[in-house]
Amino acid sequence: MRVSMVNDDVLRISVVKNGHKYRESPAVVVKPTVDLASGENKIGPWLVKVNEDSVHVNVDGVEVNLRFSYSNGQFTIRGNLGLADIVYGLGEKALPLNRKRFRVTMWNTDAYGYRYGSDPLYVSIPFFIVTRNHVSVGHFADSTARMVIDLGVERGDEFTVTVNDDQVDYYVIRGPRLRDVVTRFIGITGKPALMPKWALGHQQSRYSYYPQGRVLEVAKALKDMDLGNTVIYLDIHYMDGYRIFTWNSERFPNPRDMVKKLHESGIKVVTIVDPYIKVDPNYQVFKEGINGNYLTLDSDGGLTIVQGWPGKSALPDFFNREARDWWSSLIERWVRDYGVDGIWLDMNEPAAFDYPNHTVTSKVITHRLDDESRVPHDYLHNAYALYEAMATYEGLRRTGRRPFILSRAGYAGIQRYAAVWTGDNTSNWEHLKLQLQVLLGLSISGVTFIGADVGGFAKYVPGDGGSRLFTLTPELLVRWYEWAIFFPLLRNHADVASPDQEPWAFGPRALELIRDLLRLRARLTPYLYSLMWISHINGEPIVRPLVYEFPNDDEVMNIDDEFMLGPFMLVAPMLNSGTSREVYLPGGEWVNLWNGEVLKGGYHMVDAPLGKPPVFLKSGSLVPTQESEGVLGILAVPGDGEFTVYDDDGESQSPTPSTLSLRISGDRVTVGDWANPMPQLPTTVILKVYLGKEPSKVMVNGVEVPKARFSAEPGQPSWYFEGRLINIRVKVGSETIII
Ligand code: MIG
Repeated sequence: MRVSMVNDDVLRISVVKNGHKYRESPAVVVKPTVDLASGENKIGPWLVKVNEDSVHVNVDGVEVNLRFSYSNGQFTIRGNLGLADIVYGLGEKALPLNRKRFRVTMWNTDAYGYRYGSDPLYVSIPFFIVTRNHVSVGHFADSTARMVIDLGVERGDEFTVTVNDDQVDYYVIRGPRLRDVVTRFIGITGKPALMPKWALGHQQSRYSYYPQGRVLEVAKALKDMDLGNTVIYLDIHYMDGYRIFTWNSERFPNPRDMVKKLHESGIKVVTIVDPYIKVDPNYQVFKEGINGNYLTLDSDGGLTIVQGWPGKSALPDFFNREARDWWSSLIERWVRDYGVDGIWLDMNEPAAFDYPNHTVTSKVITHRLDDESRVPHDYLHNAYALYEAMATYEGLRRTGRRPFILSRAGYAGIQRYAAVWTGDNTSNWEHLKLQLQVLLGLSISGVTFIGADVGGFAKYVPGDGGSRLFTLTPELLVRWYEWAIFFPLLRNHADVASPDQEPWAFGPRALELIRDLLRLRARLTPYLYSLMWISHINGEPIVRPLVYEFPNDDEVMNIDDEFMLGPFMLVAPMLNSGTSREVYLPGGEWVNLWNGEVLKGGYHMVDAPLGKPPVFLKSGSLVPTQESEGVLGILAVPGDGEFTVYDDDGESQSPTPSTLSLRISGDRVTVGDWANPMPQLPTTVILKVYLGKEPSKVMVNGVEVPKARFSAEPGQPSWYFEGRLINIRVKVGSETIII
């Protein structure tokens, strides 16, 4: 056992079985700095007592007692759990936000048609947060092997982590606030990737759009129906016999031309890429894989063969640097040759049809590490997708683009490379609520660019004693968009045998409601993009459970049917059929986005007609919006608040962002000047401030400005009042006082 400080806020306890050769973790981007001696160590806020097989920690007044043991190929870590402790985190789990009294398994699994309580799912993040009297401490058991985490099921006063591995790096991450733990976890597992701006557009997918003419037809419909910026996905039917990096020439006789046409109408193209390499001696990719020794082998040296979409398939050995480099070159060639914009990584648990639960498990399959040692798959399983994403990211980077990768599976750290979606969910009301719980867990476990298939993927799923059929209704689809528009990844996707579920598939009324929601989404792009930058820089989630923002409010500890978009916007979606719901608002005052009504903290029944999810803005809100070409809007609520708007060209790889600082203090709004400006940034700002009544005057930079409707020409500052909103036109670099 080796105990060290990684930095001032993170402690690492590394346990390695005697004689075992330690493997470096792909999750962690930092190295330990100071080793601690056995006995008592006092370092800053930490008191750490190191014994032979236990470590006692006192940090921020919280006692954490950890005991380590090893037997039969497993490490077990036991820790104390208090009566009133709450547990958050664990990444992608079909469980409530508070994960105490659940036992979960970490084993990336193809979980088609999963339901509440199904476990495990596609992504494994063995990180959890224990919150005691509003003070949070994080735990991260870093091992890519199978792991079971029991949070008070076996014993009420204990959690246990059982790892089928000969090594585990156990991290204790200090708070004291939940947000401190979350951002520090990202500090050790790496910053979320910067996504291209187009990734915030409305993304349209299905399994699958083909042939080529059909893709163009869908693209035209998206434009004609004015559904905003779009990304179209090509699912597995575009390939020639499911050979990755090929096109089916009958269905797609001219892919370059198709991609060009899509680009001309402002639509980006993302193609699916599975890990299956068809075993076919005439297939170029297979030949390269064999010749380069880039493929996974069994322990007897023979090629590992699994059943995938192309039938018999080999698997790239992403654990090896040379294999990753080869994969990067495949991705680079694919993207350069056809101009596709992003890569969708599916089946990367890895899944295979000839294994139990459609998921590879084996002690016989081995992977080649960089030092040429061979390690059985079962020790590395949960990292397969992470290494694949790493290599894919590098391939995209080489093309000069800002990478966009959407991955189904992942391990801690996946956020450095990819966005994640929650896999094969189902088109029913159960999932409308469940998806939110799954996403909130992911969001506070480091993975910030996330979303769920809007409208639900599966229709026909295994049920109790048979198969169950679900029908998507217009109401459910609209309700789904109502909260999905507030998530960074907004993708409508459906199963192969499902009826159509594009925004227009349910008639004119649903289309109109969805279009309005998508317009709201488009207006919020500057806020979302700034939040994406903030997540990239500071590791803050984009979408946050209420407890993240209000850690001292006992009412919010278990709330997972409401969420915050950034620091200001509270969304309380309709999760069942109806037209109103109860909403909890944490202390202070909130403004209803739709009608400007002010509500005090507490429980309220709130109207939610179809198309209008309850959304509230906190006092002191400053939400940047896209008003019209070249005009930045700021939706504001009097109070005290600050926000920084981030912008860049949306696609270059490591830009220095242009930033604009905003501040509100009472009825005084300060808009700074753009720092590090790039060309074409908006200089006109329309402040939209929610006020109870019309003010008597408005001063901008010390001068009273006239009350007047805005003319088309951006001219002098002026203001008008309408429906509880004062609209004030100013320039950047101004201070506005409303009297
Ligand atoms: O066995 O590529 O989760 O989004 O449409 C199904 C076909 C394989 C699973 C993905 C889903 C995708 C589908 N894939």
